[in-house]
Amino acid sequence: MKPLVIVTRKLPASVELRMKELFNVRLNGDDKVFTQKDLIAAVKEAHVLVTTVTDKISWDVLSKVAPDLKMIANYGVGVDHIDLVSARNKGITVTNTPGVLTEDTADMAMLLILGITRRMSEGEKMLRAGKWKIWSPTGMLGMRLRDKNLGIIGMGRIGQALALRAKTFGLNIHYHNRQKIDDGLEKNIGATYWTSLDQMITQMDIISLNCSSTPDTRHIMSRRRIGLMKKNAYLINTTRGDVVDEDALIWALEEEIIAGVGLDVYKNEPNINPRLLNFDNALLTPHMGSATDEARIAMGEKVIMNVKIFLDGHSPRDRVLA
Ligand code: 8YV
Repeated sequence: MKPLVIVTRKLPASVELRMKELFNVRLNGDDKVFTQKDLIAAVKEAHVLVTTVTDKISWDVLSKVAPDLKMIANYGVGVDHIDLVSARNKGITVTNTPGVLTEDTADMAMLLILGITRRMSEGEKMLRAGKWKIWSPTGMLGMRLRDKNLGIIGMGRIGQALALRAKTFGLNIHYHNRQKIDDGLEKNIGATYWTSLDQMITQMDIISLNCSSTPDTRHIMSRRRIGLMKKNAYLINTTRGDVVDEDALIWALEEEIIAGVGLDVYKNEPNINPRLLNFDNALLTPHMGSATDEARIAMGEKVIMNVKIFLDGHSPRDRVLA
């Protein structure tokens, strides 16, 4: 009997087809999201579980795994929804899909930067509501990007891809990272490194969060740090909701402490805090960073490669270490 691969969500058709050719796979045809009960049933039966960001693989689930479960192959880069330490203690290999959604997620961050600073969604809503009366010299004014300061928090693959895009729009690139990136790369991007995140924040016109969500980065944009932002500055988040103190962000919008936000990710997805919906200066998208046909197929191909290599008895390249 071939090892059983259980996939928790519906994946692109070509990915599912290839999975059927290669593995003894159980797909999720109607895409009904697995409950905790479904996840527990799955880890009791599967040899490999293919997860997404919508599956909370907590200790509650991992404590129920049967000895057969050997691998969690995540479809996506972020693995903050998986209790990695417990998985390691259970001898489960965890993989993700880095590299194939970098460009699309960086595009999304750039889109939010352009959209919020030029009030695109606000203008479109006004037009659709029939409220656009006439062109006005002082109407719908936004902020020019050229010569403004963009501060990137987390200069990994996506941060760097965003920096290259932003540079062509004339933004000055600044960044804060656990480590300074190598000099050649820094020069190529034309980026300035700040060891002090607090100091960087005070000088930026736009701040973009591009770090992964870990216990260290949780609420990295805390209430105190949001309070350090310039009054005319914007905050962009395309990584995970919990890197920002969302309640503090709402407070900052209410008190007009910052100019606006562009968000693709939230604290409690898909349940958006209704207070966020009140602001015209909040451009909000539903976790769409990697939502292109190309990225979602490439993510599936990475999952297939990781699972195949693992089932063939080798160590997959995209292993995530706890
Ligand atoms: C994915 C993401 O769509 O890869 C990630 O970390 O945030 C998204 O782009 C999602 O995680 C799929 O599981």
